Amino acid sequence: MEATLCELAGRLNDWDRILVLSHRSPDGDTLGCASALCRALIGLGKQVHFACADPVTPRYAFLFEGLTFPDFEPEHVVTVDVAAPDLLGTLKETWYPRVEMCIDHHATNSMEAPLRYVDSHAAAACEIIYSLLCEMKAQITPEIADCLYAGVSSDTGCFKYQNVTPQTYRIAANLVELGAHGAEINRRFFDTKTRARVEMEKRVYDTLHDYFGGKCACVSITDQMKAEAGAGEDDADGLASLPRQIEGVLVGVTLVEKAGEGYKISLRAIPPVNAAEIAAVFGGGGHAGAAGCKINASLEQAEEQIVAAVGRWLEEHGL
Ligand SMILES: [Mn+2]
Repeated sequence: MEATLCELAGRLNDWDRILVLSHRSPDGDTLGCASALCRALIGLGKQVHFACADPVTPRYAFLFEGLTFPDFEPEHVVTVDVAAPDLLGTLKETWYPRVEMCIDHHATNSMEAPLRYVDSHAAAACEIIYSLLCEMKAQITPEIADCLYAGVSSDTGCFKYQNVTPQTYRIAANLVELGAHGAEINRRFFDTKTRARVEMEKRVYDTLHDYFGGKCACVSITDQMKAEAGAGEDDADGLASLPRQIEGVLVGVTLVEKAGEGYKISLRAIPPVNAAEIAAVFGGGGHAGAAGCKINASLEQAEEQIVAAVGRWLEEHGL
């Protein structure tokens, strides 16, 4: 049984001593939701607390600036942007049985809670929190507007993905009107790279090989490169999108060394190429646009095998 936004608003306005939970490996959306909701509830004079199985990374720390949480025994538990119980991580055992309200935008949501509100048309859960705060007649301060804008911007890749709707822009416009620092948040999330990241990119471009007249581009990432660049996992994140950015490339291939297990292959494709079908040759899978598989071989052999599979797919489809 799904709740209405009006029901959620009514409960939250009545409740006190509320614990808000984000999903593990937290992103801008789940943290933006949690911070915005906590700030709004505090504004309404309530005691609130926030918890997440993993720490808030420096990238998102600004969302929680100035927030302090008192110690108390929660009476009500709310999850935001959490699509499945396991995504509560180490908090699942203690808190999942007590989740009373679940607010999310994943069509696959499998959380059980007395009050569930899942809107899969929302590009970000922060869109739902915005509508909820309006329904609650809670004051949306510039700080809250920043948190919500950050969530919407993160989950839409800076308003670039297919999930963006007219409503996404309307909400973003309202948030900017309420004082959100749109340009600054977008620069922080999408136009800022760590030095280690730049060092990684330099090295990754050096490994670039073109195949099939430039329709396939292949790069590789080794542990040695990561060590030389001083890069952590965060700094290597998303590098798989680089080869597909090259004009004319239909399939971008990234080989990432996995100590002792050969290479993890990330495939990024542009229609009509189906990356999942190519990955399936090696027992992998994913979506048409992004897929992955593993090949346990040396770098040279792994590259040769995946490129051969790409070549066969292109040939079979007359490309
Ligand atoms: Mn989300």
